[in-house]
Amino acid sequence: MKGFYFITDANLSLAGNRSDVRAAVKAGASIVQYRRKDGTTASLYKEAMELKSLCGNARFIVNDRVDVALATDADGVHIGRDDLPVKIVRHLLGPDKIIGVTVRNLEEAVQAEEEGADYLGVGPVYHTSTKKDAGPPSGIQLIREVRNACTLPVIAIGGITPENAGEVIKAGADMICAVSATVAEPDVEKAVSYFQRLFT
Ligand code: TZP
Ligand code: MG
Repeated sequence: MKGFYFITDANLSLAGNRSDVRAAVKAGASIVQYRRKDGTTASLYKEAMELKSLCGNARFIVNDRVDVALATDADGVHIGRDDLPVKIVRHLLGPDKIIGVTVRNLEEAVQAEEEGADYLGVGPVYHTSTKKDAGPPSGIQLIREVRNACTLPVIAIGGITPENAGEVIKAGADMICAVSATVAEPDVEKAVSYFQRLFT
């Protein structure tokens, strides 16, 4: 698991989720996460099916919603402290699907690994306005600590930009995720390509 991790954000997007996912996949993003906090289950399901069909070789992950991940036969689900416990999600999805977990400190990272997560979403590394309840920035020190203490892939998220992405990767991140620095850019493909190239 290496490369750029793309997350949709319909509120920040200039061109819409479909256009953004097409651009991210074209730019070589390794993972596409469908993240939507509003809308009916019916509309989430419909959009998830559409976006999954655009993913090509990229893995398709659904945020929060295990039911939508199951219904769309997504590659996995990404969960946090407000979602179902990792063990329950594993039971529901089975051994072959990807379960990503958001962690905000070393204790949560170690716990998520013990509980059977497949990767750790670590952050927010820097200040972010994209997720209002993300909590205080951890800095790159947490990336180093999690890298040293855990064996799971580390996905760094929160306030990542072209300017700071290099130091995040140097600190040990296997993947980086940047939301506003991609979907709110006029050329999403170019923005994702920049991050993706840092891994080649
Ligand atoms: N989880 C932790 S920070 C964050 C999420 C979904 C938002 C990251 O957005 P940005 O614009 O890259 O700071
Ligand atoms: Mg969540």
